[in-house]
Amino acid sequence: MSRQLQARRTVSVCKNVWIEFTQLAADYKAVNLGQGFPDFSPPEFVQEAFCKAVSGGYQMHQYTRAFGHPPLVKILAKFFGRIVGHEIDPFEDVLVTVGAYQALFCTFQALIDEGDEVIIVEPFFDCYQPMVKMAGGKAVYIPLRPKVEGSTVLSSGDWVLSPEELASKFTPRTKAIVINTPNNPLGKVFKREELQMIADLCIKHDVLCISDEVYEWLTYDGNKHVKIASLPGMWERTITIGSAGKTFSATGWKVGWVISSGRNIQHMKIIHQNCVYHCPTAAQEAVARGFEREYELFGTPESYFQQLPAMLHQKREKLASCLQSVGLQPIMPEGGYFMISDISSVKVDLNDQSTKDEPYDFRFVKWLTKEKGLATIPVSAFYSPEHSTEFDKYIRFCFIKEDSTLNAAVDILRKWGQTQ
Ligand code: IK2
Repeated sequence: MSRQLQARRTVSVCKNVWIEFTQLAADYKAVNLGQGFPDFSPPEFVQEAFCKAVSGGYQMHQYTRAFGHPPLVKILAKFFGRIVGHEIDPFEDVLVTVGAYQALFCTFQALIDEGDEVIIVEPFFDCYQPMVKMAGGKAVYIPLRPKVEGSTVLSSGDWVLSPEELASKFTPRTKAIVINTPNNPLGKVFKREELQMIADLCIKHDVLCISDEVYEWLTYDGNKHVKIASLPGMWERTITIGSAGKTFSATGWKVGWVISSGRNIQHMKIIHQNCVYHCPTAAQEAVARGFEREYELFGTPESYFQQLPAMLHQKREKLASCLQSVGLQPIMPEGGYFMISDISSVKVDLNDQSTKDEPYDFRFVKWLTKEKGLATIPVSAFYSPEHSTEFDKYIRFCFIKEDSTLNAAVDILRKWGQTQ
């Protein structure tokens, strides 16, 4: 074929950190604290619900409603309506998607036009940038920064937005701002006042807020997840994104959702019906049963939304104390299941010629995987090119892993620490 094969929208969005580093971890059979998925099974009640679904007759193996299996949209509306404090119409205000990924894709494709600006808070889940670009929009970045430059900052809560800098990013072309709380990779849980500051700017400039809340149940040390959609004046302009993969520790099921005013959702439905049309029925049925159970148990010790963060809290402590002991200063996450750590004080020889043009953290992660057998993720992958060099001294560890996996990682780090 002699004509130009590649569509322009694919140019400059071809690199993907998950593809590259997941393969590297597999190639070196490394202990994997890289990609964010549990290496243990989802809770029994959702596994049983899935098994029951697949043996429950032909309907579970056929198409269901395109915009979401009715039992699932009904319970999502009921569950989140109670939390947001706003009545949610299951058929107008909810769209079920193939994971949060497709929820994000539908959102950007449906709402962002050529030339629209989208403010993205850094660090950000890496797909926001290519998705904005593929929709024809322009990403405008604002980093969370440690409160006091140069001082030792120990908690993700100490990373903040500058109110003046944030206000300066809004222009007449701004269509939306994207936030992620609890944040991947930092673990920051945005406080009500911080969300209020963002909400005030959205209202002032008539801007949408795309709020990625896939880790909403995972908070520690009394930090509370607040939905920006619940703040006054924000329901109509907030697009809230969730993931059953993160909620029920079943990332392979790829069930996600968007909740917003039907005024916004109607446009996302158009993208959805013209790309995947429909999500797997049995997985949606199982997620519906999971939420029905959680609705009844909400706030009780039997709730998985209480049990999972309690279990992860212990894993967080184990990893943090190990990182600290080997001089990889961790930033304690207030939420989510990742921890970033500062690698600037450890000295290693990274003179591998094949990686010498890459950011420092990319080279460090490759070295750690290949030489020590421990896979992690470089944090500059969660930044724009304009800010990535400021943040290439951090790497990310995932701690939603079996204790045996975490112990293997601890062993590697301790042995390495002794040789330094
Ligand atoms: N939004 C955020 C913030 C996510 O972290 C993810 C999944 N991330 O997992 C990869 C990793 O960081 O190691 C998504 C959206 C996508 O969620 P889903 O799996 O439901 O599509």
